Amino acid sequence: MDLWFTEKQTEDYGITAKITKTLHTEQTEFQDLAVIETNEWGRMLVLDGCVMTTIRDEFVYHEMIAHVALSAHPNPQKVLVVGGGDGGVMREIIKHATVQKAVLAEIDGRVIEVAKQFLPEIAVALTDPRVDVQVIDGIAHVKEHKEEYDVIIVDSTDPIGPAVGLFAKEFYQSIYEALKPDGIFVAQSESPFMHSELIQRVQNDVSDLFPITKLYVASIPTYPSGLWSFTIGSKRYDPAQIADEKRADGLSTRYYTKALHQAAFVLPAFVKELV
Ligand code: AG3
Repeated sequence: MDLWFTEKQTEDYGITAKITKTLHTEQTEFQDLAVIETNEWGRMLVLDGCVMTTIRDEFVYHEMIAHVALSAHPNPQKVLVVGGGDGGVMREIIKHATVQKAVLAEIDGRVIEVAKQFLPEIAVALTDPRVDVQVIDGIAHVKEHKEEYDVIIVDSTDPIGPAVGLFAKEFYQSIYEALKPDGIFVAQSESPFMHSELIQRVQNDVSDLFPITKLYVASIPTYPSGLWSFTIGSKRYDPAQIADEKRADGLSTRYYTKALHQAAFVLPAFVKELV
């Protein structure tokens, strides 16, 4: 018997893959958590029915959410990831030799454990000595820290359920305050095809707080529409410029390159209208 997984991305549209094996399912304190295996995308991490990441295309998202902000900063030493329990963003962050400490604030400890067990190639950095894994509410964490971080990365799920607060202006305000005077913030901000109003709202909120706000895009086939956006807010440095060419050149990546860093900010006309 064939079993198929469908993420209903909207009321009328979805992405479907044949399940070759169900590796794990559970209801955590916060969400429905599953890891399934598919032929097309390899193992997939699914939260509340939404594809979070897959073995075959995870590099695009994780490289692009991490290396743009980190390469735009001349000396990122202390970094915070809010969410990101699978560890993919951390794996990219620690490729930067300047980073001395990277804190992971993940609210759902089960995501961390399940990723370590079933997605070890993504979770690999979670045991690195520079990485401080904390099972805590990221919103509370940013409120408690002032002028402490060089870079803050918000690797959230969609703005429904447990992640709603991670798209709120008050949260962006706390992030601004938790960053050093030259800090940079980046968050995944959904699809220009499917969530254009959200992108506009997030861009407006971030630009009310940060002197420099930009949007950039990457192609992520397993996310809704395949075109994904990231919102970046910066206190001093232009996020589209690479601050340390040598460090950026030295990154071992499969999607991110220095040229692509700059190119990612060149937006299609219909996306440019949103910013
Ligand atoms: N976080 C962003 C996932 C958003 C995907 N949305 C969806 N499939 N509806 C991914 C976490 C990876 N570290």
